[in-house]
Amino acid sequence: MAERRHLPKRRVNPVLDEASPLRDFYAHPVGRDVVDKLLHQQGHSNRWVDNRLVGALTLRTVGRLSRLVTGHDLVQTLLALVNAEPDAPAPGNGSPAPTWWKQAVFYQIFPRSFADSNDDGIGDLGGVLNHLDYLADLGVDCLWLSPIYDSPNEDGGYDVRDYRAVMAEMGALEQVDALISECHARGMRIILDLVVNHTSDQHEWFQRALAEPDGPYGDYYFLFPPDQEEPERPPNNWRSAFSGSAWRWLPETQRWVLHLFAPGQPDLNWENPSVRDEVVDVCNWWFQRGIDGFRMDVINFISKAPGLPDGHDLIGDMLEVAGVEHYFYGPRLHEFLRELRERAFDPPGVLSPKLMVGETPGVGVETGRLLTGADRGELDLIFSFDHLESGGHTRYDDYLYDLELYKRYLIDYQSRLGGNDWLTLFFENHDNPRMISKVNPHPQHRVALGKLLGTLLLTMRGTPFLYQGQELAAVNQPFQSLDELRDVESHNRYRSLLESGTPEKEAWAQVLTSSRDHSRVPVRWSPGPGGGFTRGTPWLTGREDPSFSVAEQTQDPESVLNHYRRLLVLRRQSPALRLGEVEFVDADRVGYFAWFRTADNQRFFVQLNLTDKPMQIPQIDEAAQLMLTSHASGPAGNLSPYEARLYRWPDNPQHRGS
Ligand code: TEU
Ligand code: CA
Repeated sequence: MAERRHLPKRRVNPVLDEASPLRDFYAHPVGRDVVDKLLHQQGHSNRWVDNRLVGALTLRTVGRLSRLVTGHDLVQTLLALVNAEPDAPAPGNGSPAPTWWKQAVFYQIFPRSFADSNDDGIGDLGGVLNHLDYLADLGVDCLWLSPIYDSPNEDGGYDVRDYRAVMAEMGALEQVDALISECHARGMRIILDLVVNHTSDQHEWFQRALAEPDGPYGDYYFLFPPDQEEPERPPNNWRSAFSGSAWRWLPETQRWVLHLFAPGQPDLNWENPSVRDEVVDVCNWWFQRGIDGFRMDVINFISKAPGLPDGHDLIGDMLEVAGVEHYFYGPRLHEFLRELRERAFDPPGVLSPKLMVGETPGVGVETGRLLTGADRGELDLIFSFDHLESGGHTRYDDYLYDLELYKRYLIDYQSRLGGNDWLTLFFENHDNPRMISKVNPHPQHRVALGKLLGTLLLTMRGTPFLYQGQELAAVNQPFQSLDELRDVESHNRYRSLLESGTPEKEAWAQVLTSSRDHSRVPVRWSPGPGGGFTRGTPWLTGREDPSFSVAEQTQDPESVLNHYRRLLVLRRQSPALRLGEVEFVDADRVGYFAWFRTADNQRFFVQLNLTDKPMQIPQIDEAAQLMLTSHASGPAGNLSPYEARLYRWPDNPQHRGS
């Protein structure tokens, strides 16, 4: 029987004030993450603050300097954030427990673009069922389906109209039941996407709130009456992630309603216990159907600061979402997550707790540890996005992603985890462009890069999350104009940029480089028009992509797909690759990324050339067995551009790689 989780003993952080030295602020888990994010946004490393001289500056002095440089003083805002978090992550002793989701490889499916089984041009549950053997043969362990619930589809299904019904275009509830049992029959698991920071404005709860704003459902959302003096001014300066104000005026009820995303996605008010009851019921309804857990959409946004105060201008300008400091890590977040875990995911007496993987934009390493520590009774895993853009860049910048920065980020991340911690490993999802195109769009490097990125994710310590098409070395699309795009974020951003005077060429460049549609064009199952995705007209058109369909890559022993297959087989066979300790080698050598993975008497050694140039490497111990390389006939002493090698080390430990 799972023992009832005890609230962790409070590891009190000191309360900070303006007289506190910067080093105490940086020693605080929230302070560390916030400073690292702001530095990362500006393209600076943390050595700016992590030194004796700067560390000794009081926060008052830092505030004055900040006002000098930026005209703003962030200190009071940041002090409020850190002083709201009394806990510090527990170091935890020993190795993390070998739970299934630490060892599994996850595969995210965006069903709309996976496979169409009824020729309406829209991917559906039938399409997933028809390709379940492909996924089982690939060797992934758990599927994550992006939303399949009834939805008007303003935001790719992330605007739910009925949590207990399946979107008509996706198919029927019976097919979900079939998918769950077919996954389990193959020894696989399946998790769904829980979107409960907001609903669709067509959800019954919102419709009832509209009908009776002062009734019980009015308090399910953030409905605010207009200001008496300035009725046209929204309740605060918060901005939506999809451009524009985060407030929508509802003339029929004379209320403002908060929407951190699209206007049709009103935020749920989690302060209301009835909302929390509803979410528990939704989770349990799906758990009774047999799913193994949820990926929880922007779950860190569910606790908003009381009174929803204005956001700081500087943060708003830097992060484009004014107000984010008041909801990305709110005052009751831990409490809400613990309650949800206790009541739905891991209630007393349950034998196999359901997985809680939170999507947590803005959460960093330390706040991530406070949300997922095994001693915390909250989430199991999070998706932090700090690594998805190189320092000083956002998704909207057209730049080349620097794998060396990712290497340093990952080495630092791994070094800060203790026995209570674990991490996810991912590069792609339905919200981001394809990683190969971000690193190096030149076609001659596509296959090597595809194999290198797969080797990195599948041999590094952590839980890998693959995204559909990644195993095929999918790349960005040469969209020619906005009318080829379907994503609400792209359309809103383009319009908002033009309205703010951005020239069309620059607006289009930002949308082309960032559009989520790059990752949402249909999977290519076979060569030729339509790529075997549909016999109808696809809802979103991807271009021809000769030799990169599943059928063609299955036939090619040196394809990226077969490299993924070999990696997955090896990983499944090897405790050292699933749970083993990681030990980095020659970390200071720029462009070279190498590590050991060790568990019991198993030892593997991975070498990556992160650059597009050949790389001289020291002769490797002849006792090491080359298990996998991305280049069939690479010269022994050098690594080819973007080459990845995996060695099995002899079991006696005196051998060392270099
Ligand atoms: O995305 C939340 C999130 O991280 C957004 O900031 C995301 O980066 C998006 O691109 C906005 O710029 C989750 C889902 O993954 C996303 O598909 C949804 O659109 C969003 O929440 C709202 O549900
Ligand atoms: Ca269909």
